[in-house]
Amino acid sequence: MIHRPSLPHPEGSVFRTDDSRDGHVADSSSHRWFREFLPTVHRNSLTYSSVQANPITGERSPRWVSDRNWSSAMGLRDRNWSSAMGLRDRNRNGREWTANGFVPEPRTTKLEDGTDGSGGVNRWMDIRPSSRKCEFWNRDSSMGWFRASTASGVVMIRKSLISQASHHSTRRGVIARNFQHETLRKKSTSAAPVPRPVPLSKLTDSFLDGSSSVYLEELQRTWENDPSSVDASWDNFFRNFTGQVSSSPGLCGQTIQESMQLLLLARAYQVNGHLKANLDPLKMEEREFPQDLNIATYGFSDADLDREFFIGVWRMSGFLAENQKVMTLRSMINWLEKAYCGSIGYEYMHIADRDQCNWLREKIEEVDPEMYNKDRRVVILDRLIWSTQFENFLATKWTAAKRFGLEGGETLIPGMKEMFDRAADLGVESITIGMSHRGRLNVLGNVVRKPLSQIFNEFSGGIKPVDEAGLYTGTGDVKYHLGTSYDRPTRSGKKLHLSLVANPSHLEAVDPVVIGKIRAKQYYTNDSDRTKNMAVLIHGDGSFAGQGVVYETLHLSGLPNYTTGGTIHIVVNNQVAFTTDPSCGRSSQYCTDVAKTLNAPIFHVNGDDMEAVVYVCELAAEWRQKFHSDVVVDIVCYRRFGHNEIDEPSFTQPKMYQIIQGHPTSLEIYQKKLVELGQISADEIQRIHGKVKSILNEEFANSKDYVPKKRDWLSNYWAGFKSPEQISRIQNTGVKPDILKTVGKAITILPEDFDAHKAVKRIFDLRAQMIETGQGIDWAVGEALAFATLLIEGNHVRLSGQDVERGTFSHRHAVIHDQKTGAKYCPLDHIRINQNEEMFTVSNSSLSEFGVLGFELGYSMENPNSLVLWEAQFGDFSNGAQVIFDQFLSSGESKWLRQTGLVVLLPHGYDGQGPEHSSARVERFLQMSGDNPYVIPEMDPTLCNQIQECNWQVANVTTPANYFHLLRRQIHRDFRKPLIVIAPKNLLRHKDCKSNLSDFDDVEGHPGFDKQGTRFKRLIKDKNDHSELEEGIRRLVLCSGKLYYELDDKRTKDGIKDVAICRVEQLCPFPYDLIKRELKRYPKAEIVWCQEEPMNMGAYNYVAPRLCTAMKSVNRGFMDDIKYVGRSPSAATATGFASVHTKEQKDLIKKALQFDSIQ
Ligand SMILES: Cc1ncc(C[n+]2csc(CCOP(=O)(O)OP(=O)(O)O)c2C)c(N)n1
Ligand SMILES: [Mg+2]
Repeated sequence: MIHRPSLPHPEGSVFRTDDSRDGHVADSSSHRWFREFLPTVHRNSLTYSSVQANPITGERSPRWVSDRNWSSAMGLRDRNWSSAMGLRDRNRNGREWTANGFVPEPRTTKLEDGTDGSGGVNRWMDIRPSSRKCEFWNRDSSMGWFRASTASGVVMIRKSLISQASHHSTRRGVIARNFQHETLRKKSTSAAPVPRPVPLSKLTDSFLDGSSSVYLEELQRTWENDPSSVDASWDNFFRNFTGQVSSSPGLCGQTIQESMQLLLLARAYQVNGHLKANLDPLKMEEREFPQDLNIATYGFSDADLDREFFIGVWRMSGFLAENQKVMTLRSMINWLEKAYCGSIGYEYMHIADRDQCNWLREKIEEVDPEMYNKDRRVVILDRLIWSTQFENFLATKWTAAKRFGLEGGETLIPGMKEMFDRAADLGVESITIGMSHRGRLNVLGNVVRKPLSQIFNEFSGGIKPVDEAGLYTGTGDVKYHLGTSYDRPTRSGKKLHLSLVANPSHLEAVDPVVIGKIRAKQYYTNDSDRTKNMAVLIHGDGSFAGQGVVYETLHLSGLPNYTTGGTIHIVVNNQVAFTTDPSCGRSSQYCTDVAKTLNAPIFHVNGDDMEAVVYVCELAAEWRQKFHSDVVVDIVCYRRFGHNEIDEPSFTQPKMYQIIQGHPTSLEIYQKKLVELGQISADEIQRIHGKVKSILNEEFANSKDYVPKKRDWLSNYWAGFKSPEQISRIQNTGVKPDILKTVGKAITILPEDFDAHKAVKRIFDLRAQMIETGQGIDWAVGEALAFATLLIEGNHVRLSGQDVERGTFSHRHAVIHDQKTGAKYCPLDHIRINQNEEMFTVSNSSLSEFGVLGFELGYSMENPNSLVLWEAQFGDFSNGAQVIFDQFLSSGESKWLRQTGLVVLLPHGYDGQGPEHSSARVERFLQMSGDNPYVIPEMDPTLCNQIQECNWQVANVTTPANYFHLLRRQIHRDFRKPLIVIAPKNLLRHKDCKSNLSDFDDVEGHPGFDKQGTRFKRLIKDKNDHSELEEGIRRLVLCSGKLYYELDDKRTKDGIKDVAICRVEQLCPFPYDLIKRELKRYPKAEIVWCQEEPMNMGAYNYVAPRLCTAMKSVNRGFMDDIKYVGRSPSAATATGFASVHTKEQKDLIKKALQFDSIQ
């Protein structure tokens, strides 16, 4: 790579500002823009706008204006410079900028002459594009003073400054303070006569006050002694000022306005250069080049092209660097065009951070992206040949198979490889990739290095591996959804672990999953600066712009408990989505515009320019490792064939496909370029082709005998975990009483000096009492005990979701806030000595379901020794994450052989809060359960693997202790299975929903202890201690959730003794064994399923066939013998009328307990 040469910089020629921000955003940035650019030597030396005559003496003098007056001086109504200069909106600049120049505003400020200056246009400088310069600079003979001797000029300047300053004494005071402050700071570092720095935001109308003129005098004296001791631009200024001819002929006569206009031009390239960049390989896109990239907009013409200018800006990098050499306008434009309008279009001016922008400017403006040496080029070519040949090979061998080929976007593969190599050089050790269909096989084969023989074998129909002990095969997935992982050696000899996450067809759904996985990897590898583990997401142009989860994922990137130190996004932008043109698929200019919500740079690159693709891919890796934030590479390419290989694209994109037909491949283009440059011979290219072809053929031959190996789903952390077919011992979950007491204290005692809210204090006092007495433990404490005991056993616990720290229902208070200082305290962070800060993580999330649930799912998949929970605000909202439930959580293990023990907490319950705050829609989770309703699985305690075989568990528990055991069970088993908890709302504070500490411990004889020990109870039998045979019970009511308490309350109130109520705590997998036990206990009882949900919802449709199967097995009847008590079928989940709710609830409870048999 070649760095453009730069000149050494003479220090201290400009005013400084402390503003470290950069960018270009609307109003605030316009001001910032002004501050950033105007500290040029020209602005500081003389900032003027008009010539005015002294009404008494007739003497003409310039009118000085400061930044505050520039806008009015330039005839702008407001100070929105960016719009005025056409930077933001090219259409908006016409208002004030007319053919005659800027139209002056009616003035209200008094001029020195006491008039309001409304003398007309002739009193203002003429900066019409045609003249470009201040008229008086070149033409007006009355400007003789300006070229006059130093002394008189300076006196004049001083006079003018002083008289200005006197109008604004108050403001000058502010300036003086700033001067002093800055001067003190500078003194120690510079002996040279430097301008006194002024925070320009503080400048008033009189910024060139008396002290400035002293400064000018000093500077001039220094210059007179040694012209080279001052900055070149000051040198130029004084030469002009004293009438000397500039050493640089071109510089002679560079006006303030020209300086400004050049700055605007440079800025326009930085902001809008990408609009002129050559991005589309097909050259189909009709783009109007922005006017603000036209020199005429700034008053220049071809006649100026060979004039020389200087435009260095303090604290800028790249083209505008302060030490930049003097250049002709032509070379400036060439430079800017090359940097911004070549094969790469850069968007970064939305980034607020100046250092980041400067870093990018250096990379963009000072580095030539095309300068790779010969060796690099041969490697790049080799990789491009692999990428191209891979697709060709599949196309010739399987002509009609769907593979969603990469043709047209083949440069992705070398780009990715170079990106990964660069990332590895910069410290990345592991990359997790998420991507959809397009080019996936190519990425799998060429980047992740899945064995080609395996890919080819899968193409030939694949062989479903034979089921054998320990080799669970699941139901599988199509080849372009499968994932894999591989340790890949890098260019510099390092090892890079690569994995591609399996994903569903649902575009972009895998994004948050990948990010969550990376975050977990970072936790487990102590990657605290997040530089070793990185995510790369590959998107389609249609889906990146269209799918909301993209935005949800992007928005996790900066959140403390979700950030992964930056994701690299690559868009394979083939300018079509299936059959839809971009113009119909998005409203934004680019498909990547969504990323502008972050401070992410976006690099658009012409996919036909191999080296430009490599350059931006490397740049993205560098950005990520340097700034630890997201970055986007948009590879603008095309899709050579249809959406898939059996599609006819000309039905819908005839013109595009005519062009594509005659368009050379990116490989052809690159080969030609390298041959022309003499970097490689045609023979050598043929040799590489031959090598690749023969390997592909070899692998194809091997694929016929390919035998799928034992699945690699058990990564290191999962060693020893059981597959769904291996029997895993059921473990007890009770905890020793002394441990319960110890952790109980840790979670209930607050630090002495912590000033908690008094209501929270009361809650914690009560909690302490619960632990102390061992009685009345409520839901929140039960949950905290589960977390604490898992932590003490060395497990990681992470709970995230909206408002989970306090808890939606103000019940959890996992994080409390000091009422005076605002400090936070999380009791569960203090369970172990020196507990890792993140070991227990509870975090309020962004207001997203899809994104956050996906993230937690990914997180949970990394390491089994963690309890990862996501809580919905109300269960009703979980359907915003439906894709994650459907495509990943319920079916991921079966499709992709990956386990997760993710816990989903879904607050649910009919309490009159209306149709959107009542139902978690348990029916949906149950409907997706994979257990057979007509077959009772092996239920012998020693042989049982019912849960392992099922896809997930759905529970609706009714006691804090059972919740505690349910959570602990997730970890205390040799397999992982997702758990959906239909969580309570009013039970959180229900007087009867309490447990005793003895329900949590493992002491034999305690209530929680049954035949096997203390465990989660899948079914809670009637509380009345019934014997094994109760013939006097006329009805057995089976229910789940909080309804139990309402039924029991009514039964107690009405003194009903012949109705038994059992709670089905685990709905799925169905507890056949325990149901059968209860059916046998009450041989004469009418069997009722009671629920508060409408008949078409709730658990009824899931329970009924399974209950029937259980009944049949013990001769207790058939389907018709199951009586339903609950709400009638309904479209809405619940009524919106509280009174209707109350009546409905009352009626169903009454009916469940009625004396007469139920019809
Ligand atoms: C969420 C979702 N909606 C719709 C589809 C159906 N679909 C498959 S590919 C595709 C077009 C994708 O276009 P783009 O993102 O540009 O990727 P490309 O195929 O062009 O690479 C569509 C609509 C899908 N897979 N997922
Ligand atoms: Mg597309």
